[in-house]
Amino acid sequence: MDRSAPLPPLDPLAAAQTRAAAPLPSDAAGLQAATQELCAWAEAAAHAAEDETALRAARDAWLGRKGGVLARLKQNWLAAAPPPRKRDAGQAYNTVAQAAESALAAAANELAGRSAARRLADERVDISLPARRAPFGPAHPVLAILRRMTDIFLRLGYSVAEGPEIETAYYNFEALNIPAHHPARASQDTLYMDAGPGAPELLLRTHTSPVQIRAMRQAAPPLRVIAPGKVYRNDAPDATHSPMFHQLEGLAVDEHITLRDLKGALDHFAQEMFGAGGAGERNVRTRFRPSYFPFTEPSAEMDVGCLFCRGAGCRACKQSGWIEVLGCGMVHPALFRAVGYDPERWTGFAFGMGVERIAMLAYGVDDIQRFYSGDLRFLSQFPD
Ligand code: 2NL
Repeated sequence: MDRSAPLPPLDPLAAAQTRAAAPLPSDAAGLQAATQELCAWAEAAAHAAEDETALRAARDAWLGRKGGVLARLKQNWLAAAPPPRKRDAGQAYNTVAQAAESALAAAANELAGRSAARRLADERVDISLPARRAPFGPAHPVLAILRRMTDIFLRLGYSVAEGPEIETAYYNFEALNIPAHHPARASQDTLYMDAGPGAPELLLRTHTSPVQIRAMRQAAPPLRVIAPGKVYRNDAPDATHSPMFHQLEGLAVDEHITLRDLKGALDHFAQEMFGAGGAGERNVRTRFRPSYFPFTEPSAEMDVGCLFCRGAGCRACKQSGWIEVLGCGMVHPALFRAVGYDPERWTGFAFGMGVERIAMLAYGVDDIQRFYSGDLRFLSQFPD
């Protein structure tokens, strides 16, 4: 090894610029050595570029039209070469130019690949992480109770019927034996819609009975249906009233239906709804008191033994020991005539109850307005 040779320069660019500023080496061997060195420095400069900015600087330094290493070589080697050496000088220049261009292009490729790989690594999404699930809320307590009520009657063979919340006065009143000017209308006669001249009178239904009138008109007896849904009244909101609430009505029509069938079905409902024991156990007391509804005759109200004091007397039952849960009765023959059923052959019973009222009793809620508050501190107490 030639120990007198200078150490390789630390800065390949500075070395290349110095070499390019020097004149064409005087012989073929010198030219070949200089060419090889320049090629090596071009590769070293391209390789040393760590990022896009450094690479652009290296490109400018090597390929720049003014002052670039190649531009100087062109000037100092090619242009300055005497005619007999033009050919060698040209070949040497081309070798260095090609080496520089391909080294810089390779470095650019490599950098692009590295930045793509870095982005892939940075933007990696771990799809094996469990998802953050949106909480799936339980049913609103009124809906939860409505479902429990519905299930009890489904098990008894009833079907669910639904109908419009905007009803004609005919279905809401007349077909139910409540003619115009009947006193029963006064408490319900409200929330009318102007349907235009000549159009039938429309109103928000005040009970779900019209759904059952429609069911009777659509099907021949025998029939067992329940009609759950929203109803509307002209009531000022207070602890027990709301201008909108939910009702579940029911209707059974067949030959030979009697008041005993009504009492059996509704007592069974009370056991299932409020009873503490298992199926078939009878631990809720019920009683039927005479009442009046235009669409039933006779009519009654069913009470259950107070769920809060077990009959001893408390604020909830106003010291009576009993709590009213529903109204019921034997279907009035006028209704059968209105839907085209023969009242001499068919008899039936019907009942109606407020879902919120049942929910208040089942859950011990003392103010119906809480159900409509949307307050999660209240609503999330019902896991149903
Ligand atoms: C109550 C009382 C009741 C009915 C509703 C009814 C329906 C038809 C025929 C006969 Cl289609 N009756 N429904 C009968 C008795 C009472 O509701 O206090 N509801 C909240």
